[in-house]
Amino acid sequence: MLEGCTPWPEDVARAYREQGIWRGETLGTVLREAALAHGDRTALVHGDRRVGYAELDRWADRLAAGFAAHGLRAGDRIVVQLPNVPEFVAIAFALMRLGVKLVFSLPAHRATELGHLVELSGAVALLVPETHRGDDHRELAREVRARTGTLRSLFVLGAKTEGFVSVAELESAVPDPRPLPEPDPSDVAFFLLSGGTTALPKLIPRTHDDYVYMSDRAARVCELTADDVYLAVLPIEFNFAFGCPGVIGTLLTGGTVVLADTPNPMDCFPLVERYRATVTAMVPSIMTLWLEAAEWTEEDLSSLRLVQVGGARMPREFTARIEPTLGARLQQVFGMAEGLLTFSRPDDPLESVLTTQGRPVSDADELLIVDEEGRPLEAGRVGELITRGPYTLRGYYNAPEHNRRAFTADGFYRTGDLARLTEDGDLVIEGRIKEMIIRGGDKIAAGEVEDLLLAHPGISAAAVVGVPDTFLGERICAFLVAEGPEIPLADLKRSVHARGVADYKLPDVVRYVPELPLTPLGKVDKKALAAHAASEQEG
Ligand code: OOB
Repeated sequence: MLEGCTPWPEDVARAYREQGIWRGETLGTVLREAALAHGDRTALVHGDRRVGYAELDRWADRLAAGFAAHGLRAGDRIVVQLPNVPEFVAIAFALMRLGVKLVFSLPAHRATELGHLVELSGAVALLVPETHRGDDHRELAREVRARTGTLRSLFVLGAKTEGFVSVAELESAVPDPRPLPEPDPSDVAFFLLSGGTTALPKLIPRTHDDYVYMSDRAARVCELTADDVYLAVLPIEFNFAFGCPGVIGTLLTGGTVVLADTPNPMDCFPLVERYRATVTAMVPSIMTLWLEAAEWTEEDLSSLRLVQVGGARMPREFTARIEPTLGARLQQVFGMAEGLLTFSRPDDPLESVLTTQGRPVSDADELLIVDEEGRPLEAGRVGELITRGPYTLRGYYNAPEHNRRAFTADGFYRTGDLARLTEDGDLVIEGRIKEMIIRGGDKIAAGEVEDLLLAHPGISAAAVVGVPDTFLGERICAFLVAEGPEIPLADLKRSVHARGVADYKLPDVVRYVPELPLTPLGKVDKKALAAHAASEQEG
């Protein structure tokens, strides 16, 4: 495994292999096999474009050869920032075949986040779209190169640009490439980003073995077949849309992935009708938009059979509206880029589908609910969820200190989520210990926003908490102590934005206080602040 990553213990890995959990197959091989089995079927659809399985397979080989011709080597890291386009999928397979490790960045990321990812991963290359939603990402890429020290190459999806290699140039670099030898399946295929609990995101190594297994399990639990059409509503670099079962699980099964440009019903409903989408996945705030729009739409949504909703908490009043409105089965999903996935099952009793996050997708997943001392609690009691298994990481990349806190001595990952197990073994997420805000589908580390606010002149202390919001689930509320005059929210937002930070992290509300309340241990009392913000909102 790549240096800086924590492998599974030897005996555990052996057992996973012996049990056939890890198949010893790379993601590149999976596409190769799918191309043999489903050659002229449609793998991807975007707008009016259709890409067949065999075509996608050849395209990935050409791109892999192109990346190699432009200096990328097995083991190198590349930060990739792309919207939901077929090139994204072809490029991902190309890089995985080459053994170059992708670091998935979000389209909303700006120079601060991109720079952080380049530094953290030691990336030698960065790939961006030419423009996205009105922003010029080439400018961003140039800024990131100037800020960081490792970038050798910049790639762009779009027109040929000075200082960049375009994807079109990569495609034509080697006209008839020979397939490359596949990398080691137990090695890292790509890095996902953690939601982040302390500061900027950490890198989560995902191996071919672990990801093929997880996507395959997810596809099986969803009963996917080659006739299914998966509508990718969320950005596909999000684990949920990439492999749960998402893009990878659908391609494993021979189905079709339809890529949506935005999650909005206005964009997605016509795609459901046109391509007869059967399965899709989204976060609760988007589901709310869909439910409202579905009341008056004229588009035919009847092809949808399964709608996965996850990523944030959903009250029963909300989940209960989904099946009657959309006429599709709801599947609750609890998941994390770190690994563990739990799904409610299509044939579970309605009440458990509405009120629980179901069961792990693998029998080899181990889940424990523990108290503050780490002692296991019996069914029904609420405690921290800790987990380990064949597709849950054993350590973040190059983060030994954080890893000591984030894992137990015997390799369980501390999720930071508060949960309980029902008598039937279903998981129910009750809250969070970690200081993370889930605003819509976006995860925001309180500490990161605090650091940004503290960097503003005139702010001497900052504490950021989530406050309940009917649409977004939570909004970002910042409690600040000002040295002099209070700085208006709009000014703070402008200054944070100007430093090149993703917009979704900007605070929604600020409250100035003379000082931050402390717990008896001298830590900022976030519970008190959150309660204060919530009560203010109600009153
Ligand atoms: C998904 O992944 P991440 O890595 O963006 O966020 C993980 C965290 C969890 O630790 C938990 O705090 C929260 O998001 N979460 C939920 C939830 N699903 C995730 N909280 C309450 N209810 C749920 N159903 O969010 C993700 C990855 C794969 C599939 C689905 C979601």
